[in-house]
Amino acid sequence: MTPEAPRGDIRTEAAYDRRRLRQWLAGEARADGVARRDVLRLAAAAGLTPAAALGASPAAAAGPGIVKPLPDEWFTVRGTNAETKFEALADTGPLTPAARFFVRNHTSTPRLDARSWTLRIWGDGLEGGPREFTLADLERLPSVTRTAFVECAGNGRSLFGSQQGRPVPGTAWTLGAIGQARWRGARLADVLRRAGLARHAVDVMPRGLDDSYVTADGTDLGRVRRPLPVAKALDDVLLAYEMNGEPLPPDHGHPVRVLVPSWVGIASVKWVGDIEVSATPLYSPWNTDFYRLFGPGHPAEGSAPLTRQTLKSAFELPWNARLSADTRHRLTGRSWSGEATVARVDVSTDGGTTWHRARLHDVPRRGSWVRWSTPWRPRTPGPATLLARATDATGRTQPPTTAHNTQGYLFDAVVRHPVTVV
Ligand SMILES: Nc1nc2c(c(=O)[nH]1)N[C@H]1C(S)=C(S)[C@@H](COP(=O)(O)O)O[C@H]1N2
Ligand SMILES: [Mo]
Repeated sequence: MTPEAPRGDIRTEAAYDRRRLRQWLAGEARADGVARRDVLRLAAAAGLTPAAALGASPAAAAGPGIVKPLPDEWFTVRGTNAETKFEALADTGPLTPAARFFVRNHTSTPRLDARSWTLRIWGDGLEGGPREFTLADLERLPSVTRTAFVECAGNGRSLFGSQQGRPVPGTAWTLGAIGQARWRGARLADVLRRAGLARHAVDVMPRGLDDSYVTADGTDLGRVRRPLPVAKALDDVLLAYEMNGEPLPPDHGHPVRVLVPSWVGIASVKWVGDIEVSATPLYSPWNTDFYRLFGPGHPAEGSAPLTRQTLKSAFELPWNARLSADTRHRLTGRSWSGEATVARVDVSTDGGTTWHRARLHDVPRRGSWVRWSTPWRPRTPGPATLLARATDATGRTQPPTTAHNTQGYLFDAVVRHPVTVV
């Protein structure tokens, strides 16, 4: 092992990212499809923040290229994406049925044939040449079953505008860009080892088979892809072929997607077609321009690439729900985090003046959500504001505001949920 080998950096990508940037500056890292100036900007102590236009989806006007039905009672369509309405989860258990699971597509859902699909593992981080795996090959490997949420890093983005007065570009999610499923698949580690992973490999970059992503200003960024440090790839990443006991549906990556528990949704590349295993560090637009925190209070070159999702809570109620006075209601919701387990949830029904502890209905696990409930008997008709505030096992509590970032990632502030008592 050379001292540069990153195998120890499982917990955070920040330290590894600094090394990756140093290597790029020394001509030892590749950034195909990423403008030189973009990596330079990352490396510079001072520089420009990325063009806001990159956050927008050009196909937004074209309507969603999503295969499954998107009934109004379950989904809000946002450009090429569909957000789950949180109230549509009220009668679901810990697992989100695929039919109600949010969809985030950079372009549109491709129709792939599982029988002819292959996964190509290639690159100079392998001992031998490229290797191909069929779905049957993956199914013959030991399988792992794991319950985990997939959540978009931009979940809650619209609240930067509606609650903090500073709107940001990008898909205007409320809190429904999350779903939780039971995923089954092969370990990426097993596949990499069988493909001849070399000791000097540093980055692993899965790439989707969906169409190339073209930004609003016409730049073709190529297919969705984002590098993972080898240490993470060997840790808990799955090549999932089942969702809630069924083959993956088309919109969620059929036949195989990457599943990176607890991390930003973009890491969980759908419709994976190839994985580059590289002896040199890699960049893609999805770990340079996107999925870092930019703006005042963040380094000029942006934060390290985002990894774990943050702490959030949501009520299973529509915005401006009408609740009758002098009736005992059971308020329900969910809290979750990719960083630590949820330890407690406090609810306020009077705009944040008084709080009481909600009852938790799941055993808290990192990378899973916890359902909770609390009774409420409102007395006075009129507007009211509900708040839910989670605290994790490290003692971290959702803050009153989230530090601004220009692309609206990782909103973790306590959400003020308006309702009307009638
Ligand atoms: N190939 C591919 N993978 C992808 C995406 C995509 O557009 N193409 N979107 C990513 C993003 S941003 C998120 S949040 C998750 C969403 O997963 P879902 O659509 O199954 O809910 O998929 C990720 N994987
Ligand atoms: Mo996302």
